[in-house]
Amino acid sequence: MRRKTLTQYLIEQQREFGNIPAELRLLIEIVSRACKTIGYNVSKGALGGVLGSAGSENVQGEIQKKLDVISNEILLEANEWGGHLAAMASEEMEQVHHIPNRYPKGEYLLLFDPLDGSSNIDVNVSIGTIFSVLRCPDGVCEATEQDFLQPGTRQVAAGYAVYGPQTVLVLSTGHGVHCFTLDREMGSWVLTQENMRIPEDTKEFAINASNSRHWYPPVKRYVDELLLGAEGPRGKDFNMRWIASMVADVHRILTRGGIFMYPADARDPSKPGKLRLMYEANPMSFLVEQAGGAATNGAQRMLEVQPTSLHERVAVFLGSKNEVERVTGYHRQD
Ligand code: AHM
Ligand code: MG
Repeated sequence: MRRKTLTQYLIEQQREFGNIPAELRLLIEIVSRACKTIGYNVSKGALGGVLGSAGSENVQGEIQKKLDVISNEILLEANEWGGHLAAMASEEMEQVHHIPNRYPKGEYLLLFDPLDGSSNIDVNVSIGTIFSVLRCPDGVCEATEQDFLQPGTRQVAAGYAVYGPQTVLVLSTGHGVHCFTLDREMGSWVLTQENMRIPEDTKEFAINASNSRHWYPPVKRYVDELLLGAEGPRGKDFNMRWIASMVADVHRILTRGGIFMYPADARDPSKPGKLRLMYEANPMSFLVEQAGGAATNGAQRMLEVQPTSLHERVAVFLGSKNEVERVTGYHRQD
C-alpha cells in the first residue's frame, strides 16, 4: 500500500475540501521541515555536542539547554523568509519576534515551544516541539503582543512533534487530528494515523505526584479517589504514567486515552500552574478537543480562556472527556 505524505495530505485538503489556504499549507510544511531538522539535532545527542546547558536563562527564569536555543533558532530561521507570517512568539523569547523588513509578511501568527520536556533532553527520553497558529488581526502592519492574545478557539492549526523511538508529527487544522511518522530514509512525513480519537473513559492518569502536598482540595480529592482503585468510590483500578514531557504524555493520551493534569497549587498563588497557556495548553487543548476529548483549566474550557499575556501560566486538565469533566466538576463544587 502506498501511503500518503504530509504534502499530499495538505494538497488534498486544500483542493478537495478547501480547508487549508495555500499560505497555511506553506506554513505547516515549513514548520514540519524545521521539526525534521530539530529531530536530527536531537538524535545526534553527545555526538553533535548539543547536550547540556546553554548557560543562559529564558524569560521564565529557567536555565536554557543548548537544544532549547538551537531549536528556537531553527524555527525562527525556517519561518522568517516564506512570506506566510506576520510575527512569531516563543517560550524562549520574552518579546514578539518580528519578520525582518527584507522579507514579505503574511497573515498568520506562529507560537511555539521549540523544545518541550527540557528536563528529559540529557537523559534520552522523548521530547518534542509544540506549535499554535493564529490569524493576525486585520489591518495590523507590525504585530504586537496584544495581537497574539486571542483565545484558543481562534487557532487555525496546532500540532506537535515527538522526538522519541519514532519521530512523529501530530497535526490538526480543525478537521480531525492526524499523525505522520518521519520516514528517515526518504526524509518525508508519512500519514500513519488518520482521525485519532480519545476514548471518553480511561483507567490511566498523569500527574506529578511529588507536588501532592501542595495540591488544592479538588485535585487531592480526585487523585485520592483514583488511588483507592477498585475498593474506592470509582470502583476500578487506575494506572499512573508521568513522562515529564507534555508532548509524550499527550501523545499517549491521543493514542490510548487518559487524563493529564498539571494543576495550580498552593506553593506560589501568583503562579497558576506551570504550563504556558499560549504555546502549550492551547495547542494541546485544540488537538485534544479535535480528537473528542476535553480540556479545562479547572474552571472553564481551556480554549475560551482570554489570554492576558504571552507567557502566562495556566492549570491544565486534559484528555478523556468523562475524567476531565469529573475533576472540573470537583473544582466547581469546592
Ligand atoms: P519545558 O517547556 O520547560 O520543558 O516545561 C514543560 C514541561 C512539560 O513538558 C511537562 O509536562 C512538565 O514541564 C513537567 O514538569 P515537572 O518537571 O514539574 O514534572
Ligand atoms: Mg514546554
